[in-house]
Amino acid sequence: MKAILVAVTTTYDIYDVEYSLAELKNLAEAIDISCVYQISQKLTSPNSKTYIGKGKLSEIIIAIKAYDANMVIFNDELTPSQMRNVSEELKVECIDRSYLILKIFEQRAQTKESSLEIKLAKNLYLLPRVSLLREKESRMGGTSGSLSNRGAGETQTDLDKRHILSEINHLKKELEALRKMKEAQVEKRKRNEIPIVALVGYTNAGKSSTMNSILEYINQKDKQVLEKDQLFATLSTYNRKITYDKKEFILVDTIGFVSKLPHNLVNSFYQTLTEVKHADYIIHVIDSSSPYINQQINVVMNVLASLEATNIPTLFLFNKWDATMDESLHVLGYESLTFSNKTKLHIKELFEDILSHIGPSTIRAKLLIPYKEGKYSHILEETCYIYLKEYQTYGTYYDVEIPIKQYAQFKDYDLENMIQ
Ligand SMILES: Nc1nc2c(ncn2[C@@H]2O[C@H](COP(=O)(O)OP(=O)(O)OP(=O)(O)O)[C@@H](O)[C@H]2O)c(=O)[nH]1
Ligand SMILES: [Mg+2]
Repeated sequence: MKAILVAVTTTYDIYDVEYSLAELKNLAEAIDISCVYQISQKLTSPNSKTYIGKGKLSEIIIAIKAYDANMVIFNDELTPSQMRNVSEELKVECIDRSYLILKIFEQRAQTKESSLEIKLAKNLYLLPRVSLLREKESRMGGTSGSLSNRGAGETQTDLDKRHILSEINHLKKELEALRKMKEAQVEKRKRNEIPIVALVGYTNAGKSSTMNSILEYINQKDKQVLEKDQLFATLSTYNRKITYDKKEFILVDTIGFVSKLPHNLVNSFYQTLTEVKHADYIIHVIDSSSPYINQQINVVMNVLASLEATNIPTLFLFNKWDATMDESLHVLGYESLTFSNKTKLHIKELFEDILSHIGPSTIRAKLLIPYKEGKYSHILEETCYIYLKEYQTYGTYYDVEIPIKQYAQFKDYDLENMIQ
């Protein structure tokens, strides 16, 4: 596929057009579409009928011929009628940014949750565009499947809509059930007070690689996740429980962010970011070698703001430092660290920084367990580190290190509480 990229910029755009088009090009290349030319136009708002101005449409037609292109990709989500109009004028396949991102996600989805989410987002995108697809098919001489149970007076489009709506309802129910389960798991972890550390960042910044470097550092390579030089390699959240030096925490690898995500996808993907909302510490992984570093940091900050996660302590991790070394970069006034997965620069510092930001997961206590409560002595001896054990008149005395999540059941035997 050879595509021409088309963008309209308005004064309300937060990202500049050069950046936005570079990102669109990357997205297209992610599914093997090569971009041969790009056209942009500054308008107060996109044209309501054709997105881009009339004059520019003729320019696109000329470019299609000149570059032998067979596709046009628009940098925003087009309304169904804009899409109909431009398709008729340009006479090549026209898609918009939302559709492109949906396509990429569709190809990458691996877990049940992510494929349900993509199906849902795609159906929501398609619903108002059903008639458009029908027109396209009939123009291309195709038939439209075997939807034979058409009711009296019902058109093919009505039937398709009904089909999509029932699919949407079905997917929503399935996802709801999955999410309830996940919320319950996160809640349980919260109750157990296992701290959550979330890796977030722009897509391809190196989040999964950072997770893997940490796992390697503590000799748990068997738990590693997929890292790959492609946009959206990770489409679900992956949790790994890390236990180290009497501390434990859950390390979470998340889906990468990108600007202007289709709103249907945003809705569903923000739901998968439950762990980020509940995180005790966030590591914002930054690709220091990107020429668009500032824009990418902004994209991530905007997503964190919409997740209401900006007041969670955050470390700015300037990753891929091996490929940049631009000393001016990390002077942001935030807590930051230069880092490299390639050379493992500052891996020790990163790990120690994480440990210092999560609360202790054990506490030391002095307990007196009555002899008749033998089961408690048994639990202590099975699961805790014991500094001292003594048989005394009223029971067994323990000086122990107890995981916080277990402490509640021993509270009544804590000598400090008894004295009070
Ligand atoms: N030079 C260099 N490359 C790195 C570094 N860290 C990661 N990479 C490369 O960057 C690419 C993306 O890495 P990932 O860890 O998959 O990135 P991600 O943020 O998880 O990406 P998504 O899951 O797609 O959002 C891979 O090709 C990595 O090898 C680094 O410190 N230096
Ligand atoms: Mg990843």
